[in-house]
Amino acid sequence: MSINLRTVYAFAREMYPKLSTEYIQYGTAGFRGKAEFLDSVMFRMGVLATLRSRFRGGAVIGVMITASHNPEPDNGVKLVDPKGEMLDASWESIATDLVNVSDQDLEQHVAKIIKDNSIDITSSSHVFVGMDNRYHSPRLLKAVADGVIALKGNVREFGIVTTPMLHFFVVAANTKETYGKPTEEGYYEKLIKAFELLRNGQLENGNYKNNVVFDGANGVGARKMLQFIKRMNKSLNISVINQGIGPGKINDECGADYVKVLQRPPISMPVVEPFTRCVSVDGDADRVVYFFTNEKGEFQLLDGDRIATLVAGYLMDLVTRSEIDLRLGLVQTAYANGASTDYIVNELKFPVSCVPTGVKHLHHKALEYDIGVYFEANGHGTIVFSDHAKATIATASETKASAKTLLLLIDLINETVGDAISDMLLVETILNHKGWDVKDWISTYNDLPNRQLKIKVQDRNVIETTNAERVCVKPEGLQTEIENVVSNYKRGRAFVRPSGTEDIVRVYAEAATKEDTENLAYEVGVLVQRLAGGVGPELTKPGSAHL
Ligand code: G16
Repeated sequence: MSINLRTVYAFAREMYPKLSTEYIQYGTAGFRGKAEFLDSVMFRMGVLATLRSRFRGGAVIGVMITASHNPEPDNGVKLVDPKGEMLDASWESIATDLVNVSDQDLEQHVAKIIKDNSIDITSSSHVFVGMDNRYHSPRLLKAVADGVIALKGNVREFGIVTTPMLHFFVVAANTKETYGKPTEEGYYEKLIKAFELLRNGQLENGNYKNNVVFDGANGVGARKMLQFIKRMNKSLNISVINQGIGPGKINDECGADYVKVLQRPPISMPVVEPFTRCVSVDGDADRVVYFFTNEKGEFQLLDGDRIATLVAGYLMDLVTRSEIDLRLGLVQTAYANGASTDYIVNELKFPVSCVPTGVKHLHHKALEYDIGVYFEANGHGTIVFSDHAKATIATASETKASAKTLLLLIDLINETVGDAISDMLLVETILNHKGWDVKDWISTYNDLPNRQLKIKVQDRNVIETTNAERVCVKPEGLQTEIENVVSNYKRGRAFVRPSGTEDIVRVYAEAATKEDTENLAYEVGVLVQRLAGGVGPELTKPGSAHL
């Protein structure tokens, strides 16, 4: 096969010219921004995925077009490596350089990547592409496909799928289908089969009732959940809201990010009985949180930390009962509620590590354990099992019922990345087995009140952090001021970091009371505005008249 790199330049010049000179950086989960500026980025990511596939000996690489939890005008791209992980960190800078180079320098730059990485440009390459249901996604998908075609790679388009489905297809293809069939049906089939075997005909148990309300965030998750329902044998009664038909926009006043950050139900929430289990996923269905309202109508959140503790406790119990010796561990980020970490360490006696935000960091850390549970507080997470763990569990399952359950759980869990639907089915399984309702679940520990703020600054990169983002090293003096403020609050904790998916700085605060938490978040927010070049309107003081 002969490849002329001139074609890459020709495509770029004729169809995907670089419209903006603004520097774009590979963020927490790939590139993200306003959709109208992303055509050239997508074309170049098609090129990059093809090079990466050749670099990895022809293994399938995934490209997912989505801006996940961001608002509808945004779009973005996530790259999936052969084992289902996010693109290897060593290639993030290659990706950043590639999207920022001018059209004129593109041909030469691609030649340099090929040379620097000793890529055999004539070898075969395979790229899988999927997209969310934003109206600009099909146009951007075509740009990715053209990037692959420009280098004579093989591209397979999956149309509208969730991000975790695309990860699943990549791994299924690269493992010669031992992980599952790399098709939509193969995905449904694997998860539903495991879920229904785990239910074993027992639909209700103790306090557990077989109904759930599912907020699909007007995104892909809603569509795919409707497909699940069609194929499930009435093993769970799911009513889907925010289905993405009608005027509702993706993630707009609904979905996991809205529910978690604002700590309230989606705006379109129908009236349901108190204590009804409700689930919210984000636009590309890789995050999930639960919530309910109590008898007083108060909103209660069961976020990623709650899911992590539920899953970790349950797995620990099964491993103990199976009498097998496996190293279990849990991975969190700085956003984890202090009360959840205390509970895991003191009650569950589970080793915990803290890493920077981004599933790419959590996933890698979790791989260090035989069974690694990782969840971000925002509901993004999964469980990974080492080959040793899988073999040990399989042997034990010949004699122990608890190990048989573990074996089925491995099939229910999409190990490749956080998967909102798989995670939800896992939570439903555990609650069903325990005979728990949301009251039982939430009573395991008391969350510390917490608050997140988004602060607009001139350049979010003036903020630099260390120690898993818990300490701010730049701008100078900000950390000392944060610590001074925090020391005035009982059980106070706060940190700031630049978002890697939105053009904002995030502030996190927690403290012993709700009032203290609001005040702490406000005070830290004001510090960020003052010392990091705030550009937004002044923050409103908690409890002030115009609140
Ligand atoms: C992505 C990442 C998550 C991260 C989130 C927010 O989620 O995959 O790991 O927690 O962004 O990141 P940041 O605080 O840097 O904006 P998603 O669901 O948007 O793809």
